[in-house]
Amino acid sequence: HAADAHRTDLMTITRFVLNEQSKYPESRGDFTILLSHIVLGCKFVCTAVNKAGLAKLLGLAGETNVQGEDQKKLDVLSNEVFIKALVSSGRTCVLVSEEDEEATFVEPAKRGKYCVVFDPLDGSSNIDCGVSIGTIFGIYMMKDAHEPTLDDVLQPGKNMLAAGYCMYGSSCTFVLSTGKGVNGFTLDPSLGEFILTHPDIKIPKKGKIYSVNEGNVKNWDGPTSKYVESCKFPKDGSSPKSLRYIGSMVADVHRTLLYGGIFLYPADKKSPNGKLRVLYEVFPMSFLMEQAGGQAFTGKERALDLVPTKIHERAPIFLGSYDDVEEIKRLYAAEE
Ligand code: AHM
Ligand code: MG
Repeated sequence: HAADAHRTDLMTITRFVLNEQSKYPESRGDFTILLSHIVLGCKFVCTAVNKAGLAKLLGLAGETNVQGEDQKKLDVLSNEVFIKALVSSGRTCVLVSEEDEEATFVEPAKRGKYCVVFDPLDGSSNIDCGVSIGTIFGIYMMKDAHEPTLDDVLQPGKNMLAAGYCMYGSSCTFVLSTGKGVNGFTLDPSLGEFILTHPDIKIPKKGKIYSVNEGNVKNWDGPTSKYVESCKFPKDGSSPKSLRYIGSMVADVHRTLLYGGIFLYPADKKSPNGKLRVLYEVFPMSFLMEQAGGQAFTGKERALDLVPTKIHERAPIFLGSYDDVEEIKRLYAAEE
């Protein structure tokens, strides 16, 4: 009986990845070990987020991050946990975190072939009010054994080997792609294990929701304004789209992935490159969208084709259901 098998034959994330990687016996151990260290970091953050109110972990740590924003204590903690877990995995060489201005180059004795780019705790404005926040990551592999440099992470998103996020919401959900579709796992707190609950996620071809910070409308460009106008006043006689905006990229993207629709963080007059960071926000989410059958576009090109020149670079992003992103691509093409 299928339902029974589900309850007794637990597909943990480790088992799933080992199965998936069995075609590449030379790398399966290393990748699985790397991933299990990322998962450990996520479990730690999940526990810390849940205990935050109780343990008085909240509040300013008196430091600012590289973008000059106030940094919450939970961000600092999460970053330290991820950096230490990744270094100790023995499988990484270059690490880029939103919280650190400089990349971390792992000392030779602990070096491996993977580069990891990540935002340890995204959506910081939502921490204090208990709204969903998340961790986002992307993984590159060094092509050959050379001395690691920044060029190893300044690669287009399409070169990523894997990407994912963990959302700390009403449940803790880990969404992963190793380039063979997208799968979602939910933390069973009593087991301390992520169990496959959302196999082979596909985003609906067209959605009924748009997600954007509309407070920036006065600074938007023509195509973005036209697109959002068309969500409210569709010309084809269809119903208007609903607006949902949490302000936590992980939560907004997660909803988009499951329900369909479009998430936008466009360029505007004040922020010509938008707000979100290419390496550890735009690329991983674009990778997942494409793997789920959706699209991701920067206003100029396919997001995963972008070649970053700086590790904390930003880019505008429009991602989600195939048909909805197609529409915004059409508007930008008409502009030229
Ligand atoms: P953060 O790194 O300071 O948390 O900012 C990133 C967040 C994203 O999670 C979210 O999509 C976006 O900022 C929301 O920005 P805004 O408040 O401008 O709408
Ligand atoms: Mg962030």
